[in-house]
Amino acid sequence: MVGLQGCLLDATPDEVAVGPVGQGLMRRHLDARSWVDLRPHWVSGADALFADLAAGVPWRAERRQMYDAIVDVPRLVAFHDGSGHFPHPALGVCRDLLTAHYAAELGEPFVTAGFCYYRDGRDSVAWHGDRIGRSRSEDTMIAILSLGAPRTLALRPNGGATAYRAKAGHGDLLVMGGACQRDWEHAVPKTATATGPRISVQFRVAGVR
Ligand SMILES: O=C(O)CCC(=O)C(=O)O
Repeated sequence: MVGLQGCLLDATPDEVAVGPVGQGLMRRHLDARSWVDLRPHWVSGADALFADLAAGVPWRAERRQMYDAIVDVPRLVAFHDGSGHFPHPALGVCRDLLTAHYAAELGEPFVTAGFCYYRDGRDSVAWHGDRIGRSRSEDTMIAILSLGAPRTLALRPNGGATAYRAKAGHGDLLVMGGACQRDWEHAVPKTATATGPRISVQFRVAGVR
């Protein structure tokens, strides 16, 4: 079952319910142009959503060139262009609530969903900004729903030292906004600490990756 705020009090652990974006939302300004919003406990029934996405998303392993070798990308990924149904109806609710909440600041709807599956602490993503499309030259937002084991999302000014570490937990929402994709880089570092799997769902506007 998927619901909005009204279902939160009644939801059983296997019912997925999405709360209002603005409730408990905290903004951290990284500098004058860039910020991160964190909204703890945005989605309840996150165990059920995690299980459905783990089983239902068409995960694929990627390989990429690194110097003169082809290496495995250390996580599984998938992408949904936003047409038709997402792999779980709760994600459509998430996208619509994000679009409504950020309409004035963003000026366009969230459309696509990227999916990452970090199987354990050895999976990671290296420093990067999401700079494909207009995000190379214009402000945008990336809204991340985090499910499963909490992992650190580290941020640093381009090429600089880590300046902020966010830890999004099971069902939490993290949004990077302003010039964050141009002026800053983010990463999910590997960890030697025993850690379970994590799924992140990244909502983006059309044409941004
Ligand atoms: O998993 C995350 O929270 C971040 C994912 C990310 O940065 C990306 O896929 O570009």
